[in-house]
Amino acid sequence: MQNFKKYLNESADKVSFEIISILDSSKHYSKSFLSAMKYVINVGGKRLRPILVLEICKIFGVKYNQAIRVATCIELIHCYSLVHDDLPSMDDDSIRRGHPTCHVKYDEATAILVGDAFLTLAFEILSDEKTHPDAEVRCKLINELSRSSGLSGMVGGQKLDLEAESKNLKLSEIKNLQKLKTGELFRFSCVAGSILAKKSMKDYDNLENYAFKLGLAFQIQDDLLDVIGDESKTGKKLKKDLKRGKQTFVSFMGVKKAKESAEKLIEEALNIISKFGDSGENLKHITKIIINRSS
Ligand code: GRG
Repeated sequence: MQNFKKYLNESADKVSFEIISILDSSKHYSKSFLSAMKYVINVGGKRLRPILVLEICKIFGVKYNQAIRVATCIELIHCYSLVHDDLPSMDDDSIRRGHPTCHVKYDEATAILVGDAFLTLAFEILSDEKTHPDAEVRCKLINELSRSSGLSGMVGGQKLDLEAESKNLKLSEIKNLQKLKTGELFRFSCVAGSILAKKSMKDYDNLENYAFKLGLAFQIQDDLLDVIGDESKTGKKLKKDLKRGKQTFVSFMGVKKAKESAEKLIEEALNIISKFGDSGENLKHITKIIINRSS
């Protein structure tokens, strides 16, 4: 397991290196703005979503130079969402990944623009021929990432989340909100490899199903960490949902049932990827790490 953690850290470093290289080679007009963008990347993060892209691409034999570009795109979208989510008008957080949030380190206008620039850069990278020579593949990736990150995905879920603060939600409503807010980026991360490799709809459907189970288990673990986690490990303020009276999986079903529910989802996710046989071994390890994580 120690070796596998080292392997994951190396994969995360490759993603960071690729993002920083792309930022350095991009045309830019403000050195201080570029350093704010690099600050958000350099403070770290687990790079879970891009690692999923890389691992699934490996299963399908996608070329590394294509896979890493798509992996970069999903991390850029994730980083944009975190920078904007931390703003005073949203979650109003001062610590992220163990460091001052972007608007605290710089200022609010810079943080808004950093998020905007990450978001648009992701689509610039996807639409570039270097990502895939086939325009139809690039177009499909752009379409999927737009769906996952926008109105019918993460942004839609974030709005439901903001509206939920004063509401009593049913479990099905909490599930739907989280499926959009968190699950959709996992969905893109998991189906991207099948699109790059032009695999059948059967593979796509399996991966989509796997992603939603993984995403839900990830979110339940996130809710658990908010209640029973350790701030020195998570690198962010905890017990926020509790203080705001926000409904989460844990407030709805309690710690024990939430844990059982996450474990069941992970079992189901593992079942789906067992279809990939030995080539899915790494993905299995990552799946298990999702609910054993402390950060
Ligand atoms: C602002 C459009 C917009 C969306 C924000 C992502 C998000 C939506 C809000 C973040 C708040 C939050 C705690 C969501 C729960 C799940 C989540 C995205 C956790 C953070 O992801 P990790 O653990 O973070 O993968 P690292 O830092 O490791 O990348």
